[in-house]
Amino acid sequence: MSTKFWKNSTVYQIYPRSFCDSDGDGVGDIRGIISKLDYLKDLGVDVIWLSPVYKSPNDDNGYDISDYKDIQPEFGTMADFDELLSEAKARGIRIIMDLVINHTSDEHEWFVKAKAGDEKYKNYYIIKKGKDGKLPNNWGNFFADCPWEPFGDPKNEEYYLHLFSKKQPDLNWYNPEVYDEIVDIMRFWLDKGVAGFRCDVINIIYKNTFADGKKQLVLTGQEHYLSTDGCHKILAGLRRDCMDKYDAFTVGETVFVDLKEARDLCDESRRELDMVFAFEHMECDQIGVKWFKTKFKPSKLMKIITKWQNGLDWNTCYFENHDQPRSVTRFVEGGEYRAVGSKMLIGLIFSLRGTPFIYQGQEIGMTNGAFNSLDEIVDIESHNVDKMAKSLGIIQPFRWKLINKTSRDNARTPMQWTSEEGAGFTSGAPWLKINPNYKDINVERDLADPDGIIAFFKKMNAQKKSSDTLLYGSFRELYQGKYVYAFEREYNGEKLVAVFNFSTKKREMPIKIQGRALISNCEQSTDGTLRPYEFTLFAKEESV
Ligand code: ISL
Repeated sequence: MSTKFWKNSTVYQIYPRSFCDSDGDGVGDIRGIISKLDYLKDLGVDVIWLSPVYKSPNDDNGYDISDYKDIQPEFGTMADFDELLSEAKARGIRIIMDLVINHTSDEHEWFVKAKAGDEKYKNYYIIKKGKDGKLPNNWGNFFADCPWEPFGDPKNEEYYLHLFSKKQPDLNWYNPEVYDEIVDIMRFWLDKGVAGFRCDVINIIYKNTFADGKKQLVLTGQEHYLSTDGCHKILAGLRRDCMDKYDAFTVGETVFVDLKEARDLCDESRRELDMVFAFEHMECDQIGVKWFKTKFKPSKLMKIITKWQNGLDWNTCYFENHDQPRSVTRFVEGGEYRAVGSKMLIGLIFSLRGTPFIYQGQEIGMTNGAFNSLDEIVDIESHNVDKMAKSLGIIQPFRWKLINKTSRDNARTPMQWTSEEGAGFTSGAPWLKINPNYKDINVERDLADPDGIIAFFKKMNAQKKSSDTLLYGSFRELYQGKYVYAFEREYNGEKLVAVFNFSTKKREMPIKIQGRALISNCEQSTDGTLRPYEFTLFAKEESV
C-alpha cells in the first residue's frame, strides 16, 4: 500500500475570485475561503488546490503574477493567507499553490527593470530580433493572439515572446538565474507549510529553439517547446534541489501531453513530477481546437479513459477545472438528469485509479454560465477568440455560439451557496454574472436534501477512502458500448465492478454480476436494465 499522502487524498480546487466574498466587493477572498473550511472538511476534502492568490494586475485572473511573494490585495493579506493555512491544517486539510512559472506579469519588477534597459533582467525573458521587418518566427499563441510584442525602442526591432496574453511575457529558462529565483519562490511557500504545487503549463517552459514551426491550425511552433529534454532536466532539478526536502507533491498541468510524455514526466525513477493533468479526455467533444465543440459521444470519452487508465500507472481523475465548461452541461443531456448525471460523473471520478480532483461547484452540479452576450464575459481568451474569428470573417451570431459554449467563464461563475440575492457568494455586485439558476442549485438546498449531490459525493468519497481496492486496485475494462461502460478494480483478490449508463434511456446491463451493490446514484431496477445515468458500484462475488 502506498504511503504517499496524495494517493489517498481528495483534492478540491478553489478559484478564489469566485468562491466566497467576505467583504462585499464582489470578488471572492481568503477570509471567504476560511469561512468555508468546515464545509470542505465535512465534504471530506484532504487537499485544497488554490488557484493563484498572488499579486497580479489580473489580465488573466491571477495567472499573470506581479509578485510571487505577496497576496493580491482584493483577496486579503499575507496574514490572512497564514491564517488560512493554519485553520486548514487544524482541520487536517493541506493546501497546494498554483505555480505559474512559464511567464510572469509584465508588471513584475523583473520585466519592468528589463524594459528600463537592465541587461540582467532582459535576460530573464525571451527577447528576439525581428527578421527583415518581420516577427522573429511564425509561432502561434494560446489565447488566439500574436505571441510577439514589440520590446523597448522600435529602432531595435526587438520583440518579447508571450505564449499567452501580452501581459504574460515568457520567462527565459535558458538563464540559470531564473531557475534560482523560482527555487527561492518555491521554498518561500513550502517553508510556510504548503503541501506542494499545481504547476501551470509546466511542459512548455523550455523552448528548444526559436525556429519557425510546422504550420498548424493553432499553436504553430508547439513541437519546439512541448515536453522538451530541457524541461525534463529542469523538473528533475526542481525536485532534487527543492521538492525532495519537503513532504509535498507536484501535479503538472501538461497541455497536449500524450501517454509517453506523461509516463516520462511522472515516472518515479526519473523524479520529475508526481502527477500530471492530461487533457485528451477533455477534448473528446471538440473538433481540432477547443473552440469547436461537437456532439458529445460517451463512447469516445470511455475509450480515452480506458486508454489512460491502462497506460499510466497513476492518473489525476478530473472532469472540471477553471478552464473547462461544466461537466454536467457537457456530458449529461437534459436538465431533468442534472442531479443523477452529476452523481454519475462523481461516481466515475472516484471509481477510477488515481487521485480525484473536484472543482468548486461540481459537488452541487453547477452548470455552465447563463451569458447573453460577449459583454457579460470577462475572460481574455474568449474576447481574443472573438477578435480572431471576426478577422476570419465568421459572423457574430456564430462567433457567439462558439464562445458561449466554450468560454472558460462557464466554470468561473460565482459559487452558489444559497438562494438569497448574491447566491450567498457576495452582498455586493459580483465580478462575473451569477447563474440565475442559483435559486434552485445551491449548497444550502443541496445539503438539506438527504438524496442531494453533496450527500452522494460524501458517501462516494468515504467509500473510496475506506477501500484499498478503489484506492490502489488494478483497472480492467469489462465493457464499452455506445452508452454503457463497465470496469473492474481488483486488489488482493477483492473485485469491485463499476457500471455506468451515459444516456437518458434505460439500457441493458452489459454483464452479469453476482454480488451486491455497494453504492449507487439510484435504486437498481429489477429487470436487468440500467436506469438513465445510473452508476452502480458492485462488490463482486463471481461474474459470468
Ligand atoms: O483551456 C485550456 C485547455 O483546454 C488551455 O487552452 C489553457 O489555456 C491551458 O491549459 C493553459 O492554462 C493555464 O495557463 C494559462 C491560464 O490562463 C489558465 O487559466 C491556466 O489553467 C496561462 O497561465
